[in-house]
Amino acid sequence: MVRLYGYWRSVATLRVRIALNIKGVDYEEIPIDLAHDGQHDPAFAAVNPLAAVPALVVGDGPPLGQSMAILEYLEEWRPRPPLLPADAAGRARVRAIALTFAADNHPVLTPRVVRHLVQALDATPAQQRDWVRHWFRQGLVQGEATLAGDPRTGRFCHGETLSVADIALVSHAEVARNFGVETDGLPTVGRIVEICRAEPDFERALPRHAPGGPERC
Ligand SMILES: N[C@@H](CCC(=O)N[C@@H](CS)C(=O)NCC(=O)O)C(=O)O
Repeated sequence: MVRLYGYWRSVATLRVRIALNIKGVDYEEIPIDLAHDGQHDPAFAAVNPLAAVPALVVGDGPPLGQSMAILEYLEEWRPRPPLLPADAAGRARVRAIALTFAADNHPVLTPRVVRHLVQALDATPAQQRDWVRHWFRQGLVQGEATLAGDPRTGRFCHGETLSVADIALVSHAEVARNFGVETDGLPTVGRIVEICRAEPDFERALPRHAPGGPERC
């Protein structure tokens, strides 16, 4: 039994959902309602004391946190199909692309950061939305700068094979779209995102299929 603690609109949860689907792992998603502070429920502190999703529990094992660490775990647990290239330089590039989204942009988008904007700076709803949209767009722009014109970019972010980089890109782009941020003017990113969205393992992972997710989002 594999349990994924997640939230329908969470970028980091989406990364793990896609990877679980690609690796063929059956799982049950347990929704943690970030919109109503579910991450701060004392019962959830035992799963992730950092009060964030995702967390993954495999069987009787301990809860695993941090989506990128979970992706590395899945890669070791279920090596096929691989989500990292066979060569060290390729793996470094794929991880670097993924971290552009997961380490550079996503951290400033999370509810705790936006909440602080409100508490410390009295940010209005319009300013909060502008902040979130800015950083979503910034991530996509950085993705385009990294991917366009690089001969290692192929049908997917790295050559012709799906990788962790595609998972991070699509997760970012999908939730960005939910905030009205599209990939217009970013042809390489837009092309790869559309190709990946058509893959059944990506499609099944999308927020609209997650527990608690609206039918259209
Ligand atoms: N670096 C972490 C980020 C986890 C994270 O911040 N998740 C967001 C949802 S995408 C969250 O649960 N935020 C709760 C909050 O900000 O209060 C990861 O990749 O798993």
